[in-house]
This record gives sequence, structure tokens and C-alpha cells, in this order.
Amino acid sequence: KVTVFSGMQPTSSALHLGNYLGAMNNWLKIQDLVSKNNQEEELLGLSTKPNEKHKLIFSIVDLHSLTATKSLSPKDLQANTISVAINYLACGIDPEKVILFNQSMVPAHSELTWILNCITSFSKLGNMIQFKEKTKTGGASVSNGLLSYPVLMAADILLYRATHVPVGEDQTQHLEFTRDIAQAFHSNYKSKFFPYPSIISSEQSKRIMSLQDGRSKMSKSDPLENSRISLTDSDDQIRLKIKKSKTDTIIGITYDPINRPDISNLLSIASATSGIPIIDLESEFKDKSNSVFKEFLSNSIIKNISPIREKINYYQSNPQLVRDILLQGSEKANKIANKNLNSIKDIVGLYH
Ligand code: AQP
Repeated sequence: KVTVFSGMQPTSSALHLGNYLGAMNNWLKIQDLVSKNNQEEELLGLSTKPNEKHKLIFSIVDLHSLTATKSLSPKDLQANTISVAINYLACGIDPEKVILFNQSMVPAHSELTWILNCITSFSKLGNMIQFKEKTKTGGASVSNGLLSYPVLMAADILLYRATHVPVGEDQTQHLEFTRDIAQAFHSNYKSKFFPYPSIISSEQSKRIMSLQDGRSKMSKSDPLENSRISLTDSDDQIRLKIKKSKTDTIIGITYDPINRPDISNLLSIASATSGIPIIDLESEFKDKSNSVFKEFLSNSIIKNISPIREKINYYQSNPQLVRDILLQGSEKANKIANKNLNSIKDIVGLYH
């Protein structure tokens, strides 16, 4: 039986193209695959059999966003949580087919985190790539929460006994860590309660880079607004950001991520948004100017983003609908989470 879990942080009011192409696209493909339910199919390494009951669980992970080095005001965090839920719905996440909820509305995430914290090596956490990157300039303000971020992520996944986790490539190490924690739990408590979850990510869009620096990933927390395309950007904003995106002085459009990271990133985005393989884009644009290619790229991004933006506007005028969806989703999530947490407490010896 397949159980899929994934989430995104409400560190900003809108998701960006990296979140969309790196993770959301796969959430939607899996939602489609699983809702077909009457045929045997394989997609992204995930196979389904007729009439198998699969679970898809997608969360807005607000507890994670408390670890952001630049903290959010309480008002902004609440507003962002609803906005990110709106972004999910506008992209096509269907609450009839998936469990869609906000992480802090399911207290079992925090409880399991504590249990897992107690079998996690402190030195291992300090060596995680994302922790090292985020603390390069943090100094004394680095919180314990930021250090144990991967434990909370492991709890998110293991709480539902998830088998598959569709995320971008930047989460690979955290997923390996989740498997390690599951293994540590099994050997500590002589039980085999958790499946070892697999990562699902798409080759061509597993890491979308900044439009201003092809060597660092597109991110919500990048202070440069021009570094990312947000799902709420207008067509004009998209055109302007692509026009201003960094390229290099080499003539012609070729894919070479090592020597031409900026143009290669633009080619990856063009391919992911148009569905045209990179090799075909290269042969079409190899003798053309950057501006001709950028025109094509803008149009291709707009084709993907503008219908989502319109749906975002629709849901924004219906916030109560979104709150109800999150409430219903959290009821379903709490049911599964509490049942599993009680089994975990039995294994650990916690009286309940
Ligand atoms: N640039 C990216 N390319 C491909 N996938 C990406 N993801 C994020 N950035 C890229 C994937 O999106 C999902 C949600 O990410 P997140 O919100 O949990 O936080 P993050 O990975 O830390 O993303 P950001 O945008 O960089 O957020 P901030 O700046 O707040 O830390 C994940 O599946 C992630 O892999």
C-alpha cells in the first residue's frame, strides 16, 4: 500500500517556480495516478494496482517555518499558512482526493518529534548540509529548532508510515536521515513499525536555480525578488524578471550546467514548463539570441502560471472555504496520526 507525504513551509505568502516544478508537479501527477484507481500503472517509480487504497497526505508545515532565521510576525505566519493552502488548491490539489492540512493542527507531529529526538545523534544533526548552509552567517541566533529541523521532518513522514515522499533534490539528505532514524528506532525498540520511505523527484526540475545566480537554488527567503518567479506574479512581472535574468557572454543557447549554469537553468525551466526536451530546445535556439530565447521562456512560464494565478484570486476571495478545508483535513490527519502515535507509545513504553 502506498502512502505519500509531503509539505511546504509557509515562509512566504506565495510558492515559487522551484516549489512548483520541483515538488508540486509531482504531487499533481501522483494525485492523478492514484485517483485513476482502476488500472495498474507505474509513474515516477510508484506503482499502483487496481482498487488499492492509497493515501496522499499534503501539509502546510507551519511548525517548520518557526525555524526561519528571519522570523515571521504571528499575523504574517497565519496569513501565509492560508495563502500557501490557497496556492496548493490553485495548483490543482483536490481535498476530495488527498488529505490537506496544516501541520500544527495535528499535535502528534510535535510528540513524535520528541520521541525521535531522543534517539538522534547530536553530531549527525550538526553535519546536515542545510543546517550548515543556513547557519553560515547565523552566529548566536541559531536555534535548537533549526538544528532539529530534520527530526521534525522525519516525524512528519514516519507519523503516517509514509512510503513515498515527493520533494526537490535539496531534501535528499533529510530523507536519508529519516530512513536512518526509522532504522535506529527499529533497532532500539526491537520493532519494525516504519516503512523506509523513498524520495520521488523529477530529473529535469529537481533543482531550479535562482534567476540571478545559477549556482544557488531558487528560494522563498532569497532577499532578491528578481531571483524567483512567484505563482502570484503578473505576466508583466514574469516577462521583466526573465528579461533581467542572468546569462553569460557566450553566444548561442547551450546546456552546460558546469560552465554555463545560468543559461542551463533557464533551459531546464523552459523544458519543464513547455514539455519540450532540452536537447530539442538547444537545437532550436542554438543560433538565436538570448532575447529570442527569453521571449519563448516567458511565454512558456506564463502559460503555466497565469491559470494558477487566476485560481489563487478566486480562493483569496473565499478564505472561509479554505479554513474549512484545512479543518476537515486536520480531522482526517489527526485520526491516522493519533492511531499511529499510540502504537509508537506502546512500543516505546509510554503510558497513555
Ligand atoms: N529551487 C528549488 N528547486 C526544486 N525544488 C525546490 N523546492 C524548494 N526549492 C526548490 C522544493 O519545494 C518543496 C518545499 O520547500 P520548503 O517550502 O519546505 O522549503 P525549502 O526547501 O527550504 O524551499 P525554499 O523556497 O528555499 O524556502 P525557504 O527559503 O523558506 O527555506 C520541497 O520539496 C523542496 O525540495
